[in-house]
Amino acid sequence: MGNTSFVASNTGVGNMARIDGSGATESAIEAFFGADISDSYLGSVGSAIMTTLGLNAGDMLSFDYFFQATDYMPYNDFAVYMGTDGQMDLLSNIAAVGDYGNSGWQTVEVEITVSGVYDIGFAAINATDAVYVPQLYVDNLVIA
Ligand SMILES: [Ca+2]
Ligand SMILES: [Ca+2]
Repeated sequence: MGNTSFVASNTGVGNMARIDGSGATESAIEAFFGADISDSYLGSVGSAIMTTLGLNAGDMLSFDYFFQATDYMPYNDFAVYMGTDGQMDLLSNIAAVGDYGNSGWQTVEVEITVSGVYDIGFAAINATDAVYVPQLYVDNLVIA
C-alpha cells in the first residue's frame, strides 16, 4: 500500500521490493498490519508491503534490506517490519545510519519455533513531516 514497486534485484536475479516513505498515513499502515507502530517514532506517512507465509518449526526465515535516508536529524525517518512476533519492530532509522546515510545491505534471520501462518511485512515511514522521503529495499526473502 502507498508507493511501492518492484525494481531489479541487487543480486541481479529477479526483482526486489522498493518501499517509499510516502503515500499513506501511518494510521492506515497500522490498520494494514493490524499492529501498532510506536508513537515514539513520530511517523507521519509512508508505504508498506505484507505477505502471508506458512512456516514450520525449525525453518529459517531470512531477508535482506537496505534503508536509504534522504533526510537529516532530528527528522528521524525510519523502517519497520513485522516478523513472526506479530509486532512492528524497528529495522533502521536516520539516528542509526546518519544524516543522508544508508544501512548498506543487511541480512536478518529468524528461526521459526512454532509452526503456523505468519504475516511478514515491511514499511518505510517519514517522521515528523512528509518531505525528504526515505526508501526501504527488501530482497531475497527466503525460507530454508
Ligand atoms: Ca502508533
Ligand atoms: Ca523525511
